[in-house]
Amino acid sequence: MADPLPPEPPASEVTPEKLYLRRRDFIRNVALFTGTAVGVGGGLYWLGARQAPPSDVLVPDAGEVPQPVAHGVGALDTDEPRTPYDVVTTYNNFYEFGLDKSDPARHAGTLRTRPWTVVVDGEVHEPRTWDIDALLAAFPLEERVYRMRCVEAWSMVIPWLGFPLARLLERARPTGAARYVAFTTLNDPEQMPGQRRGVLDWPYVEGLRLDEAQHPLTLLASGLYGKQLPPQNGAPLRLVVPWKYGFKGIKSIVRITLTREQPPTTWNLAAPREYGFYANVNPAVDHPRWSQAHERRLGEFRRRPTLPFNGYAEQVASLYQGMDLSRDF
Ligand SMILES: Nc1nc2c(c(=O)[nH]1)N[C@H]1C(S)=C(S)[C@@H](COP(=O)(O)O)O[C@H]1N2
Ligand SMILES: [Mo]
Repeated sequence: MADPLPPEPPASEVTPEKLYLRRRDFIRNVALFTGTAVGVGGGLYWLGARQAPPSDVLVPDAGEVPQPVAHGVGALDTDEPRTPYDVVTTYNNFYEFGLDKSDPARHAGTLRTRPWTVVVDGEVHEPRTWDIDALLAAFPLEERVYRMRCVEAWSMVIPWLGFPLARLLERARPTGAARYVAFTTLNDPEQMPGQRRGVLDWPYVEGLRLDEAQHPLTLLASGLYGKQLPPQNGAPLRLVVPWKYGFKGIKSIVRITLTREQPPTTWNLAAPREYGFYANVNPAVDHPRWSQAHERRLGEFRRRPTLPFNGYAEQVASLYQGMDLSRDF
């Protein structure tokens, strides 16, 4: 049976590569990047850029948070240079707060992250509505330094603070029928001005196969650089799946539902030919409108090759044995 015709992709001005190529972004980024670039080895990196963000950009002071249980470079951490805090917190995708990379840092201050609850339900023996602080107290936080590769072909290295999603799923005790995990972002147009516009179907939703969700690399993050997540990075709780394109990393989660069927996902609904359910980083499968073979690591000038599964193939390739990853992209 032939697939139905896919819907039109979203309006061209909301497509990622258009945003990425916007001239004012480009100019701002060049100005930002050249200020403190220092040559290291073959590439050019910042060394802890400390320049103040633009005055209209909010980088909130982080509150006290529990410190990670593990320090230093662990087995799952990359030792590549970390993207500076100011960059990680001012160059964001969070369409609930606007389409420009600088919009989330400027507008996400309206997000109220306390009180906050996270519902865990669906195919579990122990459904529960967690208060966010109870949730964060229940699972020891770890620091994990991961690469993050956006589908728009840029990347960062981010030290997250979080805990394996597997721990929360264990606590909920999936039933034998559970096969997928569905995630939902807060739906509140009053707090999230981008939701007053129909650029995407709100709320933002994402999903993983249960075994992907249980993989030790998969984190629920509540912080970065040892501090609470700023709202623009998805406070108070977001998903991090480092071998997948960044859009799988759903922000500001209010619900985690175990399901029998593969759940719908926002970018796949918006443009199914361009964004698959799996969204594993794959240099061999180009986006229909641009190559995925290379990426720009923020802070570097030379594009670098993109690695299969974003460099995590050793850990995760076995999850996809027998699948055709050019079809199940
Ligand atoms: N709710 C929600 N989650 C989201 C997005 C979004 O627009 N809304 N953008 C995604 C995309 S495309 C990326 S690349 C990452 C960016 O995370 P960061 O801003 O913390 O780097 O968040 C993902 N999670
Ligand atoms: Mo992204």
